[in-house]
Amino acid sequence: MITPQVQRAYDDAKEVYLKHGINVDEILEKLKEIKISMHCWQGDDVRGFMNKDQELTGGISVTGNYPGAARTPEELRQDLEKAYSLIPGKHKLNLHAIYLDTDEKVDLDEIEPRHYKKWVEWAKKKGIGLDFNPTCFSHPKSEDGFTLSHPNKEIRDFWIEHCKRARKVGEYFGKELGQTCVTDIWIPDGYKDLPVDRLTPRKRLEEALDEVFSEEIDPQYNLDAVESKLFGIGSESYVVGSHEFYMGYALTRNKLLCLDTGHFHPTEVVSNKLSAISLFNKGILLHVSRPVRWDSDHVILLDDELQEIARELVVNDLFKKTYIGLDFFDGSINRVAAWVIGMRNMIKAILKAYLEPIEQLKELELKGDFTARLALREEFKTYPFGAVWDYYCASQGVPIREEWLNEVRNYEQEVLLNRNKSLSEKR
Ligand code: RNT
Ligand code: ZN
Repeated sequence: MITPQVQRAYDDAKEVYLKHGINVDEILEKLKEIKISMHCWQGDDVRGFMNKDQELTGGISVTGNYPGAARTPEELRQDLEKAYSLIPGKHKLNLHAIYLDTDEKVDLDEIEPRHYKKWVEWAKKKGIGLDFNPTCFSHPKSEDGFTLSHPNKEIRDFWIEHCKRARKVGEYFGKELGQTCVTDIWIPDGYKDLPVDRLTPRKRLEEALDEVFSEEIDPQYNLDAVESKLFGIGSESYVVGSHEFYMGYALTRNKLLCLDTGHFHPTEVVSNKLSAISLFNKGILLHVSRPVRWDSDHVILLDDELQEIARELVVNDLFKKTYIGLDFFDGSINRVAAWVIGMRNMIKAILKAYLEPIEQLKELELKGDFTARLALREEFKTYPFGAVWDYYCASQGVPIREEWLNEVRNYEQEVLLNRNKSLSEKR
């Protein structure tokens, strides 16, 4: 609901921005169209529903044991619905293969679109788009740290088959939902200690990927992305799918390049890569995350780098070429809240970027007036962005400011805390 106070603050803010030629109403129309892919795996600490006893592997890790993690697809959907109801706009859901919803016992090399049918039905009902990921980790066949680049052909073939099938699931999502699905391949392959041969695993990966992508799929339905990484737990010295590897691969094979903000050196930033890559690449998939000292996947903040990424997208109008997904997993706080905080921050960052006097700043830069460029940017940090954000939330029918937290607290009491009782106890 738009209260008189929210409306008044918005009207005042509009005037302030208009002095710099910024049309706030128009910006909110644009903002509504921007979809963020919310990652399902924050809801259950990347466990999935394929094999209950399987531990999380692949050199990624979730810490914390906050109560209430979803244990079934139904519970996860319930949590997702709660989260979406507190986030302005219409968005997407990013599913991993291990989140299949079926009574059948299927292995990763057996997945088919029908195993995800319930997700599609739900997404249709909610008007949400779906993205997808093959799960090349948390499986006995990835236990020694290698998947698509495995030296053993049989194991390699298992993962190739899995990734091929994942693309078919992506195609199915795209067809059914009328929104292109982005299917992202990330593999953990690498060595703990210094390898002798860095080249051969990369050759194997190149060949395996070519095999995975050998079937043409209509890009209207499915787009493929490949995700690089610098290091993981247990692959500290060498990762087969490094940035240079995938940059070359994506460019030569016309694939999307996935840039995860936690997959680079600590002072290296993704924001500075977007413009350069956009010149040559088919497109970019973002995995927006927050590394704290390492690829720790903390919930994203409205921090300088997030704002810089949003600025790059806005100033260079990269939205047509960029797919935005979130990728963090924090098990130490309420998981629904984690989604809401991250999603709201991503949207806030984009809105804040739109509310900067871009044309004026570009002119100043061109003239060489770096004093004014700096001064204006800094002053705009305290412009009434909050009033516009509040109005946007209210106009989208979601709570303003921290009001959403009460709803999460109630949900925790009524739903999440009951989950600590075992499933059988409840039946
Ligand atoms: C791992 C990658 C990858 C995963 C998800 C779960 O470092 O970032 O994207 O987080 O596939
Ligand atoms: Zn990622």
